[in-house]
Amino acid sequence: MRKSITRKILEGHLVEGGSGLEPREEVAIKIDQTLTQDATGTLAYLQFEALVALGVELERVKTELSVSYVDHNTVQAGFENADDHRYLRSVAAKYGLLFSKAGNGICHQVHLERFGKPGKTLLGSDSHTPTCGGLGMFAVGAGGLDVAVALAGGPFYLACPRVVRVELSGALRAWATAKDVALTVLERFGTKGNVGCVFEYGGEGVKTLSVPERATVANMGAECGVTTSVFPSDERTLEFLTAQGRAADWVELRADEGAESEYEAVVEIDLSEVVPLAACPHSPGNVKTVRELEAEGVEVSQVCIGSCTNSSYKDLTTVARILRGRKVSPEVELVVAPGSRQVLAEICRNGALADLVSAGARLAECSCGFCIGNCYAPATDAVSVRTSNRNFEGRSGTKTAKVFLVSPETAAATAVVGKITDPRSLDLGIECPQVKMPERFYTDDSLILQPSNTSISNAVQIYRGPNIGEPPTTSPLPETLSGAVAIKVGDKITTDHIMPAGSRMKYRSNIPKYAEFVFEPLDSDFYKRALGNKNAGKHNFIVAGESYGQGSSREHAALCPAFLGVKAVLAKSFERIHAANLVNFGILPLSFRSAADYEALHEGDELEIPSVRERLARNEKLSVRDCTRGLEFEVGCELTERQRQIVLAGCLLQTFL
Ligand code: MIC
Ligand code: SF4
Repeated sequence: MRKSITRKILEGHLVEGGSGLEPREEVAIKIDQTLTQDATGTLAYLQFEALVALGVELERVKTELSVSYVDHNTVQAGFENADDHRYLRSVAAKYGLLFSKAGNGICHQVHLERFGKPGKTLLGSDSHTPTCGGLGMFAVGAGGLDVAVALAGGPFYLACPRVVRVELSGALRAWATAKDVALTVLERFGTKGNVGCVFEYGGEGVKTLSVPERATVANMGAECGVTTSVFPSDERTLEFLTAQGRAADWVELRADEGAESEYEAVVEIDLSEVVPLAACPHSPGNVKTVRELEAEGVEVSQVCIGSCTNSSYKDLTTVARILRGRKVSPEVELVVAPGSRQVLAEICRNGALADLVSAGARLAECSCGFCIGNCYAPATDAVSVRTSNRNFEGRSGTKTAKVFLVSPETAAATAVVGKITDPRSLDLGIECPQVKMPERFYTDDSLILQPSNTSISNAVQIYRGPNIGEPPTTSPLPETLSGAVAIKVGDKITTDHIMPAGSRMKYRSNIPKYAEFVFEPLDSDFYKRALGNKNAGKHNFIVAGESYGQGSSREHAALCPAFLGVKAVLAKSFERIHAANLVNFGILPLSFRSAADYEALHEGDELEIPSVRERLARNEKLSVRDCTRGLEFEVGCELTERQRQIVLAGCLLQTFL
């Protein structure tokens, strides 16, 4: 049988499920590596500790390699972040994980540089984990609880993906970049309707892209909602790993010739036709050409370059070359955040940093920083042009800001001119910079701490500052659900809407406190209303449109609503990671059979799902009664047997009892 890359990796890791790897059937795969970051990591490790407390035999994590990164909450405005970092460090030391300290870089960039291996599986508690697909890994984002289970040696369950082959031909022209390829993909596929899909890249054009460029493309597959994106591992991969001093980690990985029957569809992208693009407010799928925006004369007050999408050596050196001998427009604040300490060290050595500083850039830490809105929030109504991957309303930290997502090249041109500018229009006097990658990157892993050796790990004390809460307990599914529609929302509700990050993120380790901000960006009264219902003994229901739960993997977007008594979400459709998180915390994801049923429901309506426990246990149809309006309708509940058991138990952890 001729096989796709996806099949090759999945077959080699299959633990449960049909060996036919039929799309949509549930399969379980062995996880070789995990990564967590601090904003999702504390909860992941609290749940890992809960597994240990439940008697799961665990002295060390069972994966080949697990890394705990600190990159999101590095601001330390108050004790909370630092306390979380100490907790994470002590857990890593005790249980055998590597610990990447604050300042070492963004998890996806560092993992690509130092740890990713072609052909391996990686599970990360961050939705951009697929970045390592650029190296030929099967790299998937998930909630922290799924990562905790993988750390304990459990498999990861997923719907076997449908594979779409993205055939790349030609080569990028001057000023067109990997980011523009990622935006082309978003333009073609959109941000919804791609759940359960893998984008597998192939074709002659692949070899024209370096690993960091492939990583940029794989990174933004997350915005399409795919399970992951994967590139072949070829001579360019070997070149990258060799430059990282890791040639021994290379294996070749390609789809077999003639594996066409493996693909649900083949989509071609001619790289030579790709032009500079921008995602306009407030969705990564809202793509226009930079030329069009240039013609509109969009004035810009902030440009931010960095994030896990575009903070590589090549990205920042290119920006520096464009800015060399120039000044940032007086109207613009330019922020540059290198993706890792390796990138920072390299741009110190090659002079790029001096060019950035001379041009007037503000240098930010090697961390997520501006991307997650906990610093560098733009001014009211300001236009901010960024190289990151998400521009959801309010995510920048400023509700009224308008964020455009572009390539580093477009960002640099824009910073100089002060208006959104196609870099091809810039009278540079030089050709488009051709940045050669170092033959050998500067490597210094001294901010990556090794765990204690096994003989002393028992003595390691876990540090728990006052910011570290207990993972809350959830209750089993009751016989009947009855309560009120606590909120009705529209399409494409992101986890940033449900559980805002930014300045609220420091409460990630404290569920009762963080729960106060559920749906804050949409309705600041939600918390009081939901808590009121809960205290009155009612369940809460959420009613939503298409693609509910886009974006982040944060399981808080399920756990905090669960804490407030939410027991079911009724939506037109769900995004993959969020749907899995809902199930993991005992919330039923129910889908509307008809748009009319969605229309009929209103906030405050009293709902009932009679005999829900019994029906779910027997896998029988569920119907919802709207007692306020005297309606009754059937809803879809596409859960596997395993997932039904989790919802019945109230939480995945309970199924380990
Ligand atoms: C994001 O980009 O939204 C985040 C912050 O990295 C999240 C993780 C989180 O919420 O902590 C993600 O992408 O999963
Ligand atoms: Fe960090 Fe932004 Fe990447 Fe999320 S998208 S991991 S916040 S850099």
